[in-house]
Amino acid sequence: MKKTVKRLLCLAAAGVMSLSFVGCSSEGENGKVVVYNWGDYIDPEVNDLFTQETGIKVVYSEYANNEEMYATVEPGNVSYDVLFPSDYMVEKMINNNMLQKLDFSKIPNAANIDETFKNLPYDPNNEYSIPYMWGTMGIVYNKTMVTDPVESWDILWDQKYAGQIFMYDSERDSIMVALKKLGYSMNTRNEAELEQAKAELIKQAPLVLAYVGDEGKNKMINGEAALMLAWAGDAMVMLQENPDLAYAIPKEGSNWFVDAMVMPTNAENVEQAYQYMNFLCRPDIAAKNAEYIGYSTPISAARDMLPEEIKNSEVAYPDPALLKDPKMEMFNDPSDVISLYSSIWTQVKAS
Ligand code: N2P
Repeated sequence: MKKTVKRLLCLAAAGVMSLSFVGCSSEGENGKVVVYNWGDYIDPEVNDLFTQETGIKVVYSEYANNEEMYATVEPGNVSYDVLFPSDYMVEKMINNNMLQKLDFSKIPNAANIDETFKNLPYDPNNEYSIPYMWGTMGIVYNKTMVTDPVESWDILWDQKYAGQIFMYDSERDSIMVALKKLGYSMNTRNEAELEQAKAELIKQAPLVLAYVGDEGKNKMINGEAALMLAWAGDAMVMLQENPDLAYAIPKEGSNWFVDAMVMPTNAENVEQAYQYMNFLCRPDIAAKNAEYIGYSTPISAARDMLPEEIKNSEVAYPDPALLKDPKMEMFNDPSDVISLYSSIWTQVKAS
């Protein structure tokens, strides 16, 4: 079995196992840290190493997207110590008083984070969050099935590829694609623009084979579809496994994101959470993690430790000028119109 397939199967098994640990009261000799992260977003050995080094047990569970995480955490009846929201979700949680300011004297390894990832609009003074991984959004395509150039989001609406397209089951990302296709900002609060984006997504729905989560990676590796909306980190995993696959960022522009570590206000294991965050910012650990999951580390000292083909990859580490291109946007929190975003997504999924 090839390395990546084994890796993905391990991730799935780790996800299942971690669920069974939730609610289990056993702790390590130095307590526990309760972590809620995206699926397929850590090397399971990193958690084991942390426990070996610190005597702190990691109680680990996973979510599929920001909205699912928020819906779980927001009622406040469950307590997590470390979460990994994306940029706009960090902003929303700060605005809703759900996060605590971090004591960086307890996270000395946070000094390793590159300047590019500091003072970003979602946490302008770096008070509440520490960048974990970052990346762009684009299209993974199978060169044996797609003969047209992949240079515009329009290809995800091409009838020729009906039934051969995977989209992510993710509200902001899908609406982003439709908005960029139309030439609008992915952070628009303009109802007419959002209505047009909804119409585009409803028009696209019959062409979409499935709105996928992490399982989409293996499906593309196996050649089950021609095109998939994909984060660059997932693209790295897919391209390593199937050389027929390639990644492109459409000319209309796209999203670039930072997923960050945060501590909720109701965290119960604060000291352990600081140790966990600090561990994940250690360059050797960040490198191990980035190599395993495929995503891009915001720590140069970690990137330097990666194999040549990863650290020099244009997919994982595009020219820094790309992130400054106004067509590449970071999401912000459209709280004032968020119900509109949610209702669009509900209607698209129901169509
Ligand atoms: C990996 C999740 C990546 C999160 N499954 C991208 N923001």
